[in-house]
Amino acid sequence: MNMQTALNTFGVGPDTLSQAERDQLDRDGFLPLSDILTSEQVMGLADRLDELVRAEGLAAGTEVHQEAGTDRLADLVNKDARFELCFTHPRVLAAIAHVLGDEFKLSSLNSRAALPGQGLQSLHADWGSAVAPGDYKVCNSIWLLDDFTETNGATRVVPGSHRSGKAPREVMDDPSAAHPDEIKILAPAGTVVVFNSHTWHGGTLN
Ligand SMILES: O=C(O)CCC(=O)C(=O)O
Repeated sequence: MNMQTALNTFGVGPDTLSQAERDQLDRDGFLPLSDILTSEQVMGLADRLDELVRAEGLAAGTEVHQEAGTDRLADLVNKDARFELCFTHPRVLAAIAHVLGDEFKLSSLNSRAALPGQGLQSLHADWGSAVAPGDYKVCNSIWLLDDFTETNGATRVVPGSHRSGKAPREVMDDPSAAHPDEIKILAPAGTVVVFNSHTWHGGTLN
């Protein structure tokens, strides 16, 4: 099955994203999609993640990455059928296909929650080195299971930085410091933010 047929199977069509949404993703490198999850779905996913954090204990996250000051889990693809929504939702798939084109696959499905007083990450891209504008290798989606507020560790992004052809460490003395153009993504639980993974971003302090 080719990619277009596969996407159609999941309900992706030419109008799944508006032209304004495609333009926003191209310009800013990220696109918040509102009301993707109902409050029941948010609660169901959050409860399951809490259960997994308790059950996995010190091993939680080891399949991919552990990070001090956070609760991380990995390989969620294999941990509950409820997580399948995260890689089959037509609006999310349409946005990812817009960034990556006709060839892409799921890389991983993980969760991250910054613990109180923790969670600040350096600005980074989720690829080892900078890429030329348009030569994008990875696209991510963040599924908000809590409201993202000014103070609870919301993700910061530098709009348009995916088009810079540079990595934060090439231009910032300290990528953990605030960037003059950064913004925090503030949005209610149930929102999904699709972002071109070459857009500079990072978790902030909870
Ligand atoms: O949780 C976040 O806000 C961002 C996480 C992130 O960028 C990462 O772990 O690489």
